Amino acid sequence: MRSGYVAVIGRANAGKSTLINVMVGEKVSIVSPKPQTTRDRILGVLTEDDYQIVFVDTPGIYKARNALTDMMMRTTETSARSVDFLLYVVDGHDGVDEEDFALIQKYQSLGIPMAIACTKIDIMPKENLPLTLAKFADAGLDLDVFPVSARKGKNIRELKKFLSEQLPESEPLFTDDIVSDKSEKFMVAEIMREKILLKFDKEIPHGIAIVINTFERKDNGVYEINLDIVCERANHKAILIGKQGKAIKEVSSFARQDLEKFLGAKVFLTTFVKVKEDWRDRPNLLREYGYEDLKND
Ligand SMILES: Nc1nc2c(ncn2[C@@H]2O[C@H](COP(=O)(O)OP(=O)(O)O)[C@@H](O)[C@H]2O)c(=O)[nH]1
Ligand SMILES: [Mg+2]
Repeated sequence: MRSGYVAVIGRANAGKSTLINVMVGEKVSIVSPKPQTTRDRILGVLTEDDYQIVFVDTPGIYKARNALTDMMMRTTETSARSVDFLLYVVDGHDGVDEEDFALIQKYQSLGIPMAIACTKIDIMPKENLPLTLAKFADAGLDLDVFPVSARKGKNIRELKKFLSEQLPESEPLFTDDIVSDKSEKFMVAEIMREKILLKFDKEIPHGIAIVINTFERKDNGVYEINLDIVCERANHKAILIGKQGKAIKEVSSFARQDLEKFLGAKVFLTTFVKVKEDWRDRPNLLREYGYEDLKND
C-alpha cells in the first residue's frame, strides 16, 4: 500500500480545486471562474485498493492585499512544505508564462518532488499543446507534464496512477469512508459562498463570509439551515438583496438545490444579509468566521 500527501499548487483559477474534485470523485472544494474562491487548506482523500492519495487543496498564489488574502498566502506556503509530492497546475488554455516558471522554481527549492498538470486541454487549441510542452523543456525544467482535462475527465486515470506511484509505502492515513477533513457544515457554508461567487461580480464575492446559525436535521429528515451572508458595505448589502429581494431569492434557491444534492435530503434554507465593515482586515472577525492561520504541524 502506498499513501501520502500531494499538495496541489498553482496560480489562482488554474483549475486546482476542479482537478481535486474529479480525482477524489466528490465535491470537496468549491469552484468558480473568480480568483480567491478557495480560502482554506482542504484535504480531499482518494482511497483505492492499493493506494491512498490525500490531496491538499490550497488557496493559490496572490499578491496579499488584506488580512484575509495575507492569511490565504500563508496557508498555501505552509501547506506546500509538509507533503510527499507537489502537483503544480497550469491553465493550458491561458498558457504558461514567466510567473509560472518563477513559482515552479521557488517550489522546487523546497526539495519536494514535483510534476505538472496542464489542465483545461478541452478548451485549448490542439496545436498549442506541443508549444506549451516545449516551453517547459526550453525553461530547462526536467519535470513530468500531464496534459489533462478535469471537465472531460481526460488523462485523469493516468495522473492518479502516476501520483500514487510517487508516494511512500505506508498504511492509509485516513479510513476509507473519509473524503475530506472538513465538516458538512463547512461545505454548506462553502456551497452558499460558491453561488454568490457565481452570481455577483467585482468586489462583492470576495468580501463575503458565511456564518451558519442553524444546521439541524429534523425528525422528518429535512435539514433546517439558517445562515448569515456577511458583506463589507451597506451598498453591497443592497446589491446582494436586489430589488424586492429578487437577487437573494435567486441565489438562495440556487444554493438550496445544490445543498439538497450534497446532503441527499430536502433543505429548508433561510438567509440574512448583514454588514460588517472591513471584516477582512479585522483579525477577531476573521477568527469568528473560521479563518485562522494554520498551525505549523
Ligand atoms: N473548460 C475547463 N474549465 C475548467 C477545467 N478545470 C477548471 N475549469 C474552470 O476554471 C475555473 C477555475 O477553476 P477552480 O477549480 O476554481 O480553480 P482554482 O482557483 O485553481 O482552484 C472554473 O470556472 C472551472 O469551472 C477544465 O478541465 N476545463
Ligand atoms: Mg480553488
